Amino acid sequence: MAARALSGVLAVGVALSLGHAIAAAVDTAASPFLAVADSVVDRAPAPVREVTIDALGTADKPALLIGLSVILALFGIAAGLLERPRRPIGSAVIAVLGVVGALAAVTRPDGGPPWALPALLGALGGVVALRLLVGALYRGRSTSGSGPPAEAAPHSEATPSDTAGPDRRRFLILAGSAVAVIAAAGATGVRLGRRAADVVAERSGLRLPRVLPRQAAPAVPAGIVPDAPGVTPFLTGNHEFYRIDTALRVPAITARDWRLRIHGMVEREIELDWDGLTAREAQERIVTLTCVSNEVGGDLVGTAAWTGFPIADLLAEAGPLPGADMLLSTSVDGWTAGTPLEALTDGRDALLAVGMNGQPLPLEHGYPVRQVVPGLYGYVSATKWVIDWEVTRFDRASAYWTDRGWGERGPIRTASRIDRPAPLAELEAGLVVVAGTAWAQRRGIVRVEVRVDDGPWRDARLSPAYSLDTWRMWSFDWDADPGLHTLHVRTTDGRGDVQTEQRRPTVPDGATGWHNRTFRVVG
Ligand SMILES: Nc1nc2c(c(=O)[nH]1)N[C@H]1C(S)=C(S)[C@@H](COP(=O)(O)O)O[C@H]1N2
Ligand SMILES: [Mo]
Repeated sequence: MAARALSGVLAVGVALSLGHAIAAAVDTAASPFLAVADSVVDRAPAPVREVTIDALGTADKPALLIGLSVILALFGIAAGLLERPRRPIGSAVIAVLGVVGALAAVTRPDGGPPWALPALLGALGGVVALRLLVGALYRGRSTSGSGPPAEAAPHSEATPSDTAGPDRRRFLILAGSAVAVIAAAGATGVRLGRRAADVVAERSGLRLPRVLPRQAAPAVPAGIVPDAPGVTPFLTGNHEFYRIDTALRVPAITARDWRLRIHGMVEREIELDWDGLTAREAQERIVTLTCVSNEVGGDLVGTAAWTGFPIADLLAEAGPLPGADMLLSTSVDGWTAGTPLEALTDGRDALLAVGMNGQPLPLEHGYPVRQVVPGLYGYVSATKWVIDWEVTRFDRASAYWTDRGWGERGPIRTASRIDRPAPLAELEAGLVVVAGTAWAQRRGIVRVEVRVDDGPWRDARLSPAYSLDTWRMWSFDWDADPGLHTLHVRTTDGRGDVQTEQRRPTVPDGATGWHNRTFRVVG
């Protein structure tokens, strides 16, 4: 009886610790245990939450975790007592727990289908453990033995003389193994979780290098955004900034451990650490970043004030050799980008950045160090968590996305976007302020035009330009008649090139075409 209960508790322990360790390799919050706890917190009716927080003070989360552990241990005991070699009810109990954990993880705010894996794989491990343990308890037992129910060995040919009860040795070995699995998996989970926690802690205490006044970003002029509610802000908040990368789990690297090796076709190899990098004179520059996967009208674009160090100066220290034309940069998780050396050395504000809008880089935006290169899509230039620079040649090296069919050089295409009113908004007839953004990094925006239905193109009002490398806001006063109307926008870049109407997909070098929105206007 006790051995069976213990089997169940061990099996649940195996399931939880495996789930936790697997989750830590993806996202700590996908741990079935933590996801269930978080869901309980979120779903508890407000009064219950307040009462428990009142009663338990700041201990409410540990209390919840302990309570959850007790409940799970009880489920484990039940699973152990119910399990029979030929009637796996206990296994079913563990499977159901796994499904509950998976559902809790998948429905977390930032969860998704992959978050079900830790709970499901953990439950699978738990079921295997339970089957083995209970199997050992019933091994060689005869119907005449005491304790185990008859269905355990109905087909046993054993006679009382050749049965010696449960296989104690096997059970003890299995139980010991289960404890070892729990310890190892639990330790892995804790270690991975702690590394992420280390980075979070370091970041919250990190001091960004000071930016001297002469290196500050030029001031943002008044009126940089149109005066209307709901317009896109000029600077994108760190939390609002789009995020694109291939990392399942945000790489966790501390500034303390960070190194950048500069090698390849250079006169001198260099290795930089955080102190070496930040001892240099820092700059702040405002740059609009864009993703090649941005669809016409999409939001994979954002503008931030980046604190960092000119990439050109760092490259000059290493001394690129004649013939080199590419910087192959690699992140700590092995992702690569190949950037034309020319774009890094032609005087534009290409930075090795450590700060974003006055904060250390957020973890998901490349903490502690990333690249920002105006005018090039992120996939060829904006390596986050960057740790390696190889100076090389385009005819010798290729990078992550170019290996997958995307263009080699990745210059950003001219684009414009209607941001307000919202899509399919119901509007009142009369004056409607339409507003949006346009960008053509390195070339700048000199004109934006709007067309209502099949009417003529009319000039929108341009807000002040900040620089060639930032988006430019515009607005358009529309005297709207009742009915269904479609508005198109197009822009002209600083070279005089009008944005093309031709629709092209994002692959291989960025979408093209005019953005439009349709509105219903009521009289
Ligand atoms: N290490 C790493 N850096 C990366 C990527 C990546 O997958 N891994 N994606 C790139 C792409 S495609 C873009 S568009 C930008 C996006 O930067 P953000 O997530 O800070 O907006 O990061 C670039 N840097
Ligand atoms: Mo991208």
